[in-house]
Amino acid sequence: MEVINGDITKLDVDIIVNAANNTLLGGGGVDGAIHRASGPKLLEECKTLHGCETGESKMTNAYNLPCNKIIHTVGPIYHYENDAASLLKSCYKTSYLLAEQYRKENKLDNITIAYPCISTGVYGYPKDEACMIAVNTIKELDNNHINVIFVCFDEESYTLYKKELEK
Ligand code: AR6
Repeated sequence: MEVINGDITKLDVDIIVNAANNTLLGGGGVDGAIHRASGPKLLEECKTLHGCETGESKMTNAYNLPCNKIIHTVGPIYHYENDAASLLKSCYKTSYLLAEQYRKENKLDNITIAYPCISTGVYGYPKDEACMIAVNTIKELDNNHINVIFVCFDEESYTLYKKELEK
């Protein structure tokens, strides 16, 4: 596991994760950035998926992005969900398991997946709690074949992840 500060759309990795909404039809924040950079074919493919439940994940092609695949996951709206922590944990888990399935199907020894700080923007999840859930969930799942990069977009998140990963 490592943490970097930067724009997830620029990463040349196997898979990037998108913090999407239930429609999977685009939005603001990282979702908007991914759709803009990937191009209109992404929206066309997303329309065929018929949305996604909160905590679940679905994979698409990446089109004009440098990565190979995008996993769209839907984080909880912090003040709306009763069990936001379980749902956020489920986002990391379901996307990781989809990535592992992709790795096996393509007979790859190792892959790299990059995660944004899911739910910590528009969806209002406290950054410190979300960071702990992200790191602990990946630790529990760790299988030595998947490299995980946490991509932060602000200094506060970056510092939180640095500290959590040093533990
Ligand atoms: N690269 C990496 N991280 C980014 C980027 C980027 N290019 N742009 C923003 N972030 P948010 P949410 C960070 O709001 O809270 C959308 O409208 C951002 O600083 O994108 O899960 C969807 O359609 C923050 O740390 O996602 C949904 O409706 C993190 O990404 C809703 O927002 C997540 O912020 C989802 O809200």
